[in-house]
Order: sequence, then structure tokens, then C-alpha cells
Amino acid sequence: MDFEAYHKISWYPGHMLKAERELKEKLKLIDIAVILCDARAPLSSRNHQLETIFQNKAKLIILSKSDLADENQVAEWKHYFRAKGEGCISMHHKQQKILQKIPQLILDTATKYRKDVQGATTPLLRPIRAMIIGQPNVGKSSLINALIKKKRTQTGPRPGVTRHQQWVKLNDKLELMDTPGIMIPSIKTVETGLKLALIESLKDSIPGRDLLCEYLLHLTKQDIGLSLEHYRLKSIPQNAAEFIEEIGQKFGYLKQENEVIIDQASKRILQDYREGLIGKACIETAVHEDPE
Ligand SMILES: Nc1nc2c(ncn2[C@@H]2O[C@H](COP(=O)(O)OP(=O)(O)OP(=O)(O)O)[C@@H](O)[C@H]2O)c(=O)[nH]1
Ligand SMILES: [Mg+2]
Repeated sequence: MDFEAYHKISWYPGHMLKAERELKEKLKLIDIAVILCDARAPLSSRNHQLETIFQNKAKLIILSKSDLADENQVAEWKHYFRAKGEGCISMHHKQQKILQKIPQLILDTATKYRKDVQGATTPLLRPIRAMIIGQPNVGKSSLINALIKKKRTQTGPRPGVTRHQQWVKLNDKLELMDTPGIMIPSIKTVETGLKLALIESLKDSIPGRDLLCEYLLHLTKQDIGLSLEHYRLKSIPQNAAEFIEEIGQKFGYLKQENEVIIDQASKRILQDYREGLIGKACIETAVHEDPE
């Protein structure tokens, strides 16, 4: 796929700038940044620029939505981050076994940082405060709800649901702050933008659904674990137009005269991908680097 043929993608509306400013204002209150990245695209969904705000804070990376990625590929990604000295685990919002361990892991990471980096010698006499940060739609609010086993924060299958900070008390030892998803202001490459839109961290309308279907089709040809088998098509579509046409005909997204309703058919394709029906895979590969 010739990515150079497309315009770079960006989405950094005013509410994100405001949210970033508000994070900075609350920085003094917090002990640890819990950084959520989508396990399918951990690098593309990581906002390094946002993290510069948390230079002097403990950090823990959580690779979210692991149910939509391949287990072995996610294990590679954990290895990748740990080799760089970063604490990292993976989870999905229904994985009780891992969810149970997360609060203690946050506490341990923050306490270790206080001791080892900040030189604290006395225990903290208040709860540890963790800020849950990341790009839009990576599952920040869902993680908080899963941890407290109540629907306290608003969640939804589109980017930009959380618009305000919200403290949630987990127990006497740990308080969590939900924050609005913040996109990197300038997305480096067209492909990174397409990955972010595919995992719905960016709105479909920014690249457009037909281009997203083109990219998805391209990914199914890359031997990463995505496949169109689910659709049982007679032949592999050559391009997005063919792909959308076939799906439209197959599932009956049709106007009069059997003309395919492109927007509905392409929406169905993207929804199927996002539900894992086109395969569970990471759409970027961890490149091994030995720790320095
Ligand atoms: N498959 C799957 N879906 C998840 C998981 N976690 C969250 N979701 C879904 O992803 C969507 C986004 O979740 P949110 O928790 O609202 O994401 P967020 O990071 O708070 O999003 P913003 O507030 O928009 O920044 C929702 O539809 C969730 O149901 C997960 O582990 N697996
Ligand atoms: Mg949210």
C-alpha cells in the first residue's frame, strides 16, 4: 500500500489541549502514571509527548484490550518494554485474574519509586494516587470500572468519551484518576494514523471508512494473523472497493437495484475487525532490543 499517496492524519481538538493543561495542574497530587496502550498497537497508541509531563513520577504500562490481540505477540511486546526497564503488564477488561493483581502492582511500583528514586524513608500516610492516562478509547475508564467492580466512569465505543478528570477511590490504599484520552498533536506517519483509526482511537471520519478498509485489507495480506476467512468469500478482494462491494452484497447492505450502501458495508467491516472477527493480532511488531 502506498502510504505516501495520502495526507497525514491528525486530531487534536481543543478539549485535548485543555485536558493536557489540567493534567499538569494536578501533577503534584499524584504518585504514579498508569499508561494505557492498546495491545494491538502499543507504540502507535502510546503518547510519548504526553508522558514528558510525568518525567518525575513512577510509571506503569498496561497493554489493554489483549483479548483482541495475539497472546504470543503481546508477550513479545511485554518483553520489549521490560527490556527497556519499564514495568509492563497486559490485560483485558474481563480478565479477573489479572485485574485482581493490578492494584497491588500499582502500589508496589509507586512505593518502589518513592524509595529508590525519591529517597523516601518513611511510609506514605495517605492513599497512593494514580492517574490513568493514554490516547482516546484505549480502555482507561473501563479499567477503572473493572477494578472497582462498578460503573462509576462513562465508557463507550468511540474516542473522546471522557471529557473531565474524575477521582475514584478504590480502597484506603489507592485512588485512581480517570482522564480524557489525549492524542499526540502531530501523528508521525500516515500508517500510524491508520492504525490509530483502525483501533478507533481516532474517529473513522478522519481517514474515512473506505481508506480504513483498504488498510485492513492490506494488513490481512501481511501474515500477522488477520484473515478474511470469517467471510467465506469466493476470492480475495483486490482493493477496498471490491471488499466493500462483496460485504455489502453478502450481508444485504443494499439500495434499490442492488447497489451497495458503501458506508454501511464499510462500517460493518470495521466493526467486525474491532470485535476480533477478522483475527486477533498485533498490527505492529515488537523489535527486540537488548537492555543497555
Ligand atoms: N474488547 C475489549 N474492549 C474493551 C476493553 N476495554 C475497553 N473496551 C471497550 O473499548 C471502548 C472504549 O473504552 P473506554 O473505557 O471508554 O476507553 P477510554 O480510554 O476511557 O476512552 P476515552 O474516554 O474516549 O479516552 C468501550 O466500548 C469498551 O467497552 C477490553 O479490554 N477489551
Ligand atoms: Mg474514558
